[in-house]
Amino acid sequence: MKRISMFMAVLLSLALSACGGAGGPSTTIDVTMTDFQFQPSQFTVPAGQQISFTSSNNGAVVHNFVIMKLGTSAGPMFDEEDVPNVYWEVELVPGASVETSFTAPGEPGEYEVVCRTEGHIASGMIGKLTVVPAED
Ligand SMILES: [Cu+2]
Repeated sequence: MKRISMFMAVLLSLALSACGGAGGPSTTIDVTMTDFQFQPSQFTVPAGQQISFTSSNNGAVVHNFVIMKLGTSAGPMFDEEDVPNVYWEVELVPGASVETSFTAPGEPGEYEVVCRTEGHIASGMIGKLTVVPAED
């Protein structure tokens, strides 16, 4: 029984990542933070649109979802000089959940997503926000 539910969980996560990945743009981001990953870690949103952001921190330490400005990167470690390059961010203490929103950048392109807690980029907390032209 245990083995079967494990198998179902794997299938489900595969199905979820298939939906969240290379599909069309979405005005919703739902991301789970763990020690030390964003799940999922790739997001595609339409430029300039209001994005509903839902997240929970299932880890044991503080995590952040930080969108860097276009053309900037926090590099292997987020430090003081990266602060002016932050486009938008939210911080979650362990066990916390948040429902908020932000306006997607107006310029299409690939934006780096990181967790700014010390050492977390190196541990794998990095993702990508792809902004595509809005169609209306
Ligand atoms: Cu983190």
